[in-house]
Amino acid sequence: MTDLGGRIRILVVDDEPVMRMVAQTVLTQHDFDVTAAQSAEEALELIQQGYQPNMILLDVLMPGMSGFDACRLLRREAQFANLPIIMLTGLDDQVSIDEAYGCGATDFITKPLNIPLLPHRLRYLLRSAGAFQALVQSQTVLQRTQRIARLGSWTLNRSGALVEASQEYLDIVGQERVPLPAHVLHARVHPQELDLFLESRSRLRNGHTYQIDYRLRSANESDEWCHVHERGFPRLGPKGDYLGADGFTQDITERVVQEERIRYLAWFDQVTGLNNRNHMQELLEQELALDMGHMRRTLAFMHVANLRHFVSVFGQDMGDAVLRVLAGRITGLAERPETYAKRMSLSAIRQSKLARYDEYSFVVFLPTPGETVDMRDECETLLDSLCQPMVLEGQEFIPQVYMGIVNYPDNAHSAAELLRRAMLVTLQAASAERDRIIFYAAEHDRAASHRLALERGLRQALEEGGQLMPYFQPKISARTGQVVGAEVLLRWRHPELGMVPPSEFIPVAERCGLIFPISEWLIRTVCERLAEWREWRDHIGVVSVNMSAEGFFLHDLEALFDQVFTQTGVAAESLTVELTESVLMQNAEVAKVVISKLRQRGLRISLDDFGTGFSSLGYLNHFSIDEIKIDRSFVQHLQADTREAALVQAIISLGHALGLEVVAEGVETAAQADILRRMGCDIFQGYFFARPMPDTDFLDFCRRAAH
Ligand code: G
Ligand code: G
Ligand code: MN
Repeated sequence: MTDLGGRIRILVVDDEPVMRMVAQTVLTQHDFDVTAAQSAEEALELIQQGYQPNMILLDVLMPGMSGFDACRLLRREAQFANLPIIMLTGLDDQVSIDEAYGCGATDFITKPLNIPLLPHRLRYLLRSAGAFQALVQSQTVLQRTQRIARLGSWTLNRSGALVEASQEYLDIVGQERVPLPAHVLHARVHPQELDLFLESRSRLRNGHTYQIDYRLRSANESDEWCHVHERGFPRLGPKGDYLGADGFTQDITERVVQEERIRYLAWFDQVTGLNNRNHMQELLEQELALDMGHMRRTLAFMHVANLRHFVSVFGQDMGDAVLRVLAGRITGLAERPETYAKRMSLSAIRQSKLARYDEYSFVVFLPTPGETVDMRDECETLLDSLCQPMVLEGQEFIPQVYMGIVNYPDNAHSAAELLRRAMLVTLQAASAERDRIIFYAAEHDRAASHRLALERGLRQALEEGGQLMPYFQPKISARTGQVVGAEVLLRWRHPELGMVPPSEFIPVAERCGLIFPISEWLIRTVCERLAEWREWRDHIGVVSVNMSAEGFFLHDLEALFDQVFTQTGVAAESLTVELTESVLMQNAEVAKVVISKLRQRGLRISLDDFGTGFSSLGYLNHFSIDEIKIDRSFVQHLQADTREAALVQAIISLGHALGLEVVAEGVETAAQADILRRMGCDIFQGYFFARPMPDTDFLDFCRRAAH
């Protein structure tokens, strides 16, 4: 209304025609746009029809509705709440003036009118009404803004009482009105942050601003706290004297809660509520940075080796349930120190840190008590508790947990190194399936890096060729002494390490997925040799290749043989596949199917290392095979009339009863050969007859033996 487009519209309401005329004439001369009404009713009618005055001059005493009543009526409507309404009254008494203000009039002018002054008076009133309107508007905006930002403003007087405050501030502090004595506010501040608050307020008195976050009791007086951010600015006189202060207080509870939620998501495992890996790393780093090697600590890494399999059968939810039970067992022990570690103080256990480290692993980090050498007893207690069977939705699960332990600062100095080494030994324990607990030692790292070097070397050997070679160990007929075949044994000449024994590199190849490519290469190479040696076939016999589980189960073995036989023209009957019983037992049903497919093609199947497994004799007739190889360990101690002799005799008899050929491995002496021959063994293999040898040597060996 301050910025009026066009002329200012004034509505003059008076029952006296003279008054109307005078006002109209004078005001029109001063460029007002005047409309006159002779009664309150007529004025209201005009307004109702859409006439919008910028100001009303309203006579009080009129026949019909009085000016006061008309004013009251108009004020009831929001759109006229701030319309300047000037009462014209002849009554200059206090009662009328009070009534004029009481009914919402902006001001009043007494009659008789001072004609020359009237236009100026009205302009002045209009301007101040405009200014007032603008103020109201900006206050509304401010209030709205403060509400949206949950930001309240306030003013303190010199003595610290709160003398002005926006509605929003009052809402935040849960108060209804100012002034607020300082102690009322102090009572709402969180006790832990009261000192901070008081100190900040006293900064104002010294002329400094402040900026703090603290907690305030929630407005509903409950035990909840809201988080606020507050800034204060001193108000100083010309000489720097303290006059009071202004400030803003913002309710940031929502943000803090959200930040906490984000922090939780970022730092904690959703399934178990334990620290996650990132958080654990951070916590360890912090702790070690403070400690600088003064205090000894133990880090135990726990891997639930059989959980992956359980999850793949029963689903992720069941897996999560298992993890929660295990987490509960670990924290339960940590909370009951008497069952956990008698030697450790409660506070030491409270300092322990616990995390779910990855899908199937947990980590605990504990102080090692002063005189303790290692924490074996404590760790075993923990492990025993973890390995207890549990039943979830009717399914029993017996956790198979392996634990790797690393000591700080003896074994590692940084968080990353501690975790890495602990994981390394744990996984070594899990893959060896021997010890449940392994303490880190330097050879674990050496072993790991050696394995890594072997893995890299093997890949390279496969790619470049020339390093891997098939060696042939002849198999000799016990009856005729002729060569009846050979076992192919892989050899690897590493360019730097020299000859690497298969006992070392075969397990590595199995673990890193190279065993099948290697077997594939080997089968192809052996068949190429056999093709070259075609004319000596009768002197060479049947050659056997070893096959491990990774190669046997995970790949299309029949297809490989078909392809190689077609390409090389070698007959399937020239090849035997050696399997160990542990391969067969891994998945007996699948093994049966693969074996029968291979045998249909004419390949022979040999059961290697026979007698070393636990179930050997019992299941022999489940599989259709052609040959068994008595394990070297039986042959080694073979002398007449020993327990071994009885067992070997039993194996040979059983093999023959089932129509199998029986091979003795590791025959090193003539005496052994004699005993075995008497027992009816069909074929010998061993150093006494020949060591494994390169292909050309083997061909020579066969040719010489033939003459
Ligand atoms: O030769 P000797 O030290 O080689 O062999 C040690 C072990 O390595 C034996 O148990 C043997 O079965 C295994 N081995 C040798 N060559 C191969 C091969 O080509 N494939 C598989 N899977 N095992 C082999
Ligand atoms: O696949 P299998 O585990 O059967 O491999 C036979 C293993 O036995 C190979 O490591 C081979 O070098 C080894 N070997 C072969 N003949 C003899 C022997 O007469 N004495 C000993 N000690 N080892 C042998
Ligand atoms: Mn073998």
